Amino acid sequence: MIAQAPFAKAAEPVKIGFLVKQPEEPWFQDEWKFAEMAAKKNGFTLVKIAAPSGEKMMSAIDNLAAQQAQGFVICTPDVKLGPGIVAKAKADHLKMMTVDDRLVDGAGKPIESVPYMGISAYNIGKQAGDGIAAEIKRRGWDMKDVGAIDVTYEQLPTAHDRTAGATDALTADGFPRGNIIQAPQSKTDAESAFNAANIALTKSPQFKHWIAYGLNDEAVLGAVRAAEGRGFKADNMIGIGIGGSDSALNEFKKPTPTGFYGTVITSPKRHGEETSDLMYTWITQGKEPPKVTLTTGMLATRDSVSLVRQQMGLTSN
Ligand code: FCA
Repeated sequence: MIAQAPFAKAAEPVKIGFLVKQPEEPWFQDEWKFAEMAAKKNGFTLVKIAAPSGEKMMSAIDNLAAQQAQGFVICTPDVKLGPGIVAKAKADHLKMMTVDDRLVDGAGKPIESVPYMGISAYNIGKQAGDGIAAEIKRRGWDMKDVGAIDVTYEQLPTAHDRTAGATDALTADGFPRGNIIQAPQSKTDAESAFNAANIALTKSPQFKHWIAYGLNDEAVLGAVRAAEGRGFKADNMIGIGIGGSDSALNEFKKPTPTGFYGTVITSPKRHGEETSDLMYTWITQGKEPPKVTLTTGMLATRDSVSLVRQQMGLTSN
């Protein structure tokens, strides 16, 4: 009887949920696209769910259990819901892996028992900061005349680490710390970044040039649009984002360059396909995913974007 149980299980159709916090963001669309590829390849059913609030997320997890799913991959709308999500998955007998945003406990510490794949946030932030510093130097700007819009989202650890990495890289490259203006955004989208950046620009009318960085491409696009509104165009603005999905690609496709100078391209393929593969293997073979997988990124500008995407295996749309 006991020996038969795993075989009986293996014969059940596999169903895996993929829950994302912001389905309208191209990054998450790409993750879903690559998760779909894993589903086709392995022959399981993928259930894509938009979970923009804690409530939606909790009911989606129950719903997956009711549909006889065996597990899910999740990027939660709020990492502080960690203990609640862990309890819910356990009660519903669902395996869970997190992607992008790592769950934290009541004390704000990462919940290490839940497998996680995220970007190597601090290093990727540093790549953005170093890229901006190199371009400031290439243009021959005097750093004392340059203001920096640091679009922050401190409640999310991966966001904190990304912008901290960029700030550290810039200051190590000689950028004056006093010229960095924090622009806290209320949500991780372009509109919130635009509003935050406008406040930063109003506060500091003395600068001749601007630079901007943030947790993703949307944050930097918001800052670039705000700077444009004040007359700081491509010649006087250097923004480098993180992600490299359609938000960035569409910007590079515009006939005239904008202040969105570059992006550190990360891998939605690994975050979507590999997480789904790992979940599938866990369900079918009982092999748990590694506790932590950190992925890397590559800096690209409008000139190098095609080549970099090719090098990262992202061009086979
Ligand atoms: C977070 C951000 C997304 C993306 C992802 C890898 O979830 O909100 O934009 O950068 O990390």
